[in-house]
Amino acid sequence: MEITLVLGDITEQEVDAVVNAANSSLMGGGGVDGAIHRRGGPEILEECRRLRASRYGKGLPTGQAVATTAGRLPARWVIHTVGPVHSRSQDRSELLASCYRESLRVADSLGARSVAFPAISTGIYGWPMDDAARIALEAVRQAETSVPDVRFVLFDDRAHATFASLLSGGDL
Ligand code: AR6
Repeated sequence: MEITLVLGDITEQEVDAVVNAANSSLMGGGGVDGAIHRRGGPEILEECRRLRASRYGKGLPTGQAVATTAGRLPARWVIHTVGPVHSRSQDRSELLASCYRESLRVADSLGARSVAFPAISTGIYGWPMDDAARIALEAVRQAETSVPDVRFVLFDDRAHATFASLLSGGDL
């Protein structure tokens, strides 16, 4: 597997699957979720509604992942996953790692060859970037997956620099 870093907008990635930092309602929100639904159009939300009605009546649990169409995005699928809200009193890193593993498992089941991830939980869900980046890179490196091309799409220079330093073996 090759891991690459991109500075930019995840909705512009030409990949098989784009991962959405969703919430368990699957009904949209801000950040990456807002951008994906805005650019991808209403087809994505329609499929999310059907998933809520069929498999996820109580919502998609934190750490799990599910795929829908990518609508008008230049991708084939959106894989929605729910990151944990950061907590100072509880270690929720296993749930964050699970988002990456489960997204790659769904990508495998679809036959996706390229997957773009945002830095899950590092926006509205409040996770410190260095900690989240460490968990993300370790989870992806250790995942049992046949996806050959994994891309992290970072929204600003600081996030990109944090991932770059860790990817090249730095301690930060
Ligand atoms: N492309 C790439 N990265 C982005 C983009 C983009 N277009 N927009 C924001 N980021 P967030 P979370 C970065 O808040 O913390 C939603 O309301 C952003 O700078 O999107 O998992 C959902 O519905 C940050 O580093 O996701 C949930 O309720 C990272 O992506 C909640 O937010 C993740 O930020 C999920 O919060």
